[in-house]
Amino acid sequence: MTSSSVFSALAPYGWDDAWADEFAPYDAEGLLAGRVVRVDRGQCDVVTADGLLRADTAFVTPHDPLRVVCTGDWVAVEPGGNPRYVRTYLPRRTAFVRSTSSKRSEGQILAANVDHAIVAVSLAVELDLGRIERFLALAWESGAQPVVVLTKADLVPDAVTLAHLVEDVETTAPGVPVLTVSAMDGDGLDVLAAVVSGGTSVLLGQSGAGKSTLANALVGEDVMDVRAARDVDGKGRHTTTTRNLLSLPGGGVLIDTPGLRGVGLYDAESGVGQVFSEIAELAERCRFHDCAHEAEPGCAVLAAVDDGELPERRLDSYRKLIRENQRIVAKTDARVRAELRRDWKRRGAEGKAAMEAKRGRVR
Ligand SMILES: Nc1nc2c(ncn2[C@@H]2O[C@H](COP(=O)(O)OP(=O)(O)OP(=O)(O)O)[C@@H](O)[C@H]2O)c(=O)[nH]1
Ligand SMILES: [Mg+2]
Ligand SMILES: [Zn+2]
Repeated sequence: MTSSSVFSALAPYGWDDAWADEFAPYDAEGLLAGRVVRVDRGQCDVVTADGLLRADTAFVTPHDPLRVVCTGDWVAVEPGGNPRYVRTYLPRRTAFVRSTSSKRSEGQILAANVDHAIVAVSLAVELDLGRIERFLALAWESGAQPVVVLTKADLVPDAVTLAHLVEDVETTAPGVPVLTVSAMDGDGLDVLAAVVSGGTSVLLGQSGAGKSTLANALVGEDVMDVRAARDVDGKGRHTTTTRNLLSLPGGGVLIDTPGLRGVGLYDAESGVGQVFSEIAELAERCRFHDCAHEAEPGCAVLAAVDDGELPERRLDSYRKLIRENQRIVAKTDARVRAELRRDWKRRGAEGKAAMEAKRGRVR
């Protein structure tokens, strides 16, 4: 396999010179480069220059949920073997991580190497601005550029109502483009198509938000199952059950994900700061450098709430997310330390296993 044929096969999936450089040592070992398009119980589908391959991920540090192979990862796959193993994944440029439950503070990686994190929000149900802020905090934290897509615009009765809804979301999302689309009548799809035509985008949001419907519209055929949500609060059955990476005909790569009931923060302090950037700006004008914006004299944040310039809901939401994040971080530190110790032991064992596998199975 020449490097130019690898390039032409994988470029539609986002392969570039920097990935090729990163992969060079594995190439020298005879491993295949590929991108993970789906992960399913210890197995993953990897698109390579040899086509779509199934590979086992057991080799890649299975104990740390943040270090498991995930959709969007670039991996080095063994050229043969039964099962065929993923040897490792290349260092991630970005990673979208949430905590699975606020009690256990365990991180779960949802997508890797994503440039645009598209938060799909249905206009068919009442807007939950707090939930949007939460998604955006994780999106900023991931290193990707967040975009909010308000779906099912055809269900909003009139243009004035639609404009108000968009405005509410815009004030909630400084620095974030807010698009409205209707997959039903095609409105706004061209703008979304332009956004996703470069780099890798991930569709995130609640079940029934219309993510897979958008994926199908962007791909131009029905590659993902779409089903009517059984109830409006997203607690019904999830139609999409795995994260799927798709190459788009107009350029760009799209990852469709199963609906998320909740997204807990996971070490997202800077992400939270970016979601509430106007509060940080106001805080620069507080009299005290370490103002907590609770009851301090000369607090510019509280003054802005009094003036109606800053919605009180925003300040409450900011405080809530900051506190939640602090709780998660406090719990994580001890756990992460314990994990790092385990890591050292594991790495030794894995090195040995890799050597044995190479001797026994490959070629
Ligand atoms: N009226 C209207 N309905 C839509 C639109 N887009 C999607 N829907 C409907 O919304 C329902 C859910 O759509 P899906 O695309 O399956 O939602 P999803 O976000 O992928 O859901 P999960 O896979 O469960 O996370 C389906 O019945 C769609 O037909 C739209 O633009 N307008
Ligand atoms: Mg879906
Ligand atoms: Zn203040």
